[in-house]
Amino acid sequence: PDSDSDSGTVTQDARPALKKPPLFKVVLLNDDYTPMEFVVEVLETFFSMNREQATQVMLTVHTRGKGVCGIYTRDIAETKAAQVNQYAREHQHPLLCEIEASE
Ligand code: TYC
Repeated sequence: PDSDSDSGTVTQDARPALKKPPLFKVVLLNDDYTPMEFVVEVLETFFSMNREQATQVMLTVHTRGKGVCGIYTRDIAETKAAQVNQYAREHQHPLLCEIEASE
């Protein structure tokens, strides 16, 4: 905590006040055309999941309409979502990845 914000005195604080950054969910949306195997590969490649975890998340998205791939700070979340969307487009799949505020 800052103990001297209006004193004009410079002091040292052993515990600098660090605020936690806002977090964002990276969400995968279901569609009727993207192959299940491609979605599993995306989750392994961009979210470091093993095959078991990736299959579980893919099936959650498939049955519930959407699912969380991971939670990150804004820049990381935006980059991951953009990478997934670019990769899906390169392979001509309609797979869509979005981010949403978390907490
Ligand atoms: N619904 C797709 C199918 O039946 C599979 C799928 C799962 C697509 C998850 C997108 O985010 C997704 N082939």
